[in-house]
Amino acid sequence: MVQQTESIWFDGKLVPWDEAQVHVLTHTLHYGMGVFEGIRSYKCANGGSSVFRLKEHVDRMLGSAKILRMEIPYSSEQLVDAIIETLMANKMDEGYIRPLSFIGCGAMGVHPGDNPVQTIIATWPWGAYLGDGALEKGIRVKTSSFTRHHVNVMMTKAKVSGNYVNSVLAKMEAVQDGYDEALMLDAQGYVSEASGENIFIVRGNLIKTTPLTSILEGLTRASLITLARDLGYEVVEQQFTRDEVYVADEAFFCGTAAELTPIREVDNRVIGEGKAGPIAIKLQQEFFKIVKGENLAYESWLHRYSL
Ligand code: PPE
Repeated sequence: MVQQTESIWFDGKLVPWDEAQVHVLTHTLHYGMGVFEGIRSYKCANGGSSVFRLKEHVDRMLGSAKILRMEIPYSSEQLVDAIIETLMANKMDEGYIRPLSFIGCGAMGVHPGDNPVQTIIATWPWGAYLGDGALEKGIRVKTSSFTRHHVNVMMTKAKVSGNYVNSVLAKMEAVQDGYDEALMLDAQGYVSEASGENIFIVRGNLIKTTPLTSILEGLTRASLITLARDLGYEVVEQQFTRDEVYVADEAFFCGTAAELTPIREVDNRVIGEGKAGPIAIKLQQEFFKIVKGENLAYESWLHRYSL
């Protein structure tokens, strides 16, 4: 169960958690046309808190809406302010932030007509997304029987609610089969991403991640590419196959919720030594220092606030 907080920001106002409700004929409930974000805030070692890459997340959400031709009636600055207002109202010095814009009631039928575009911002505490011990020990992964979206079937650069039916199917299958997460292949058969994460592999000193073609442009992925290069590693964005993952020295997933989660097994093949690899550990440590405000070189990625 999600851990309740006090208030949810709903179309410009904070309302009590239980009162943040919609009608059953809300268009998005039927047709999946909604855009959302997942953002994390962290308590900083030196006091206060910071939201990681807040403006970039808000801008990605506005980009998702543009792709869907949904008109969100708020500017980037207004959404940033509303997110901070919600965190403050909920007295959250760290946690997960979920803005969502959706098409409300009015016309039914596939065409959304001029139904209003509504926006909510919820926040709640969220621990290790892929389970206890996942960040330290790594997880077991299975290649999904479900193909990731084709770029002209769904809009893969947009974080669209409806896109996640594919993720939910893959995730349920993986969990039912006793794995922690699903690895998804694109329509050509190359590795794409997981149900809610991007993927990296390491072979020797080379770090590889999939090109942006059919995946969500993950902000954690982008941050880790920059961080790894700053640490002196060579990083390439290049297609690879599932069997290249099998013979990788290391593999890991990344995302806002999953942070940097090492992969210790794929399709019953042990990856590397079957535990978090040295490069994954190094990047994870440095990543946590950055998000917790301990590495001032990356201060521009943080939006600081204090309760
Ligand atoms: N791919 C997908 C499909 C995805 O959903 C996410 C985030 C990413 C990549 C990584 O993106 P970024 O967070 O910008 O690094 N998934 C969000 C949803 C999780 C959920 O269960 O809901 C997240 O991590 O917040």
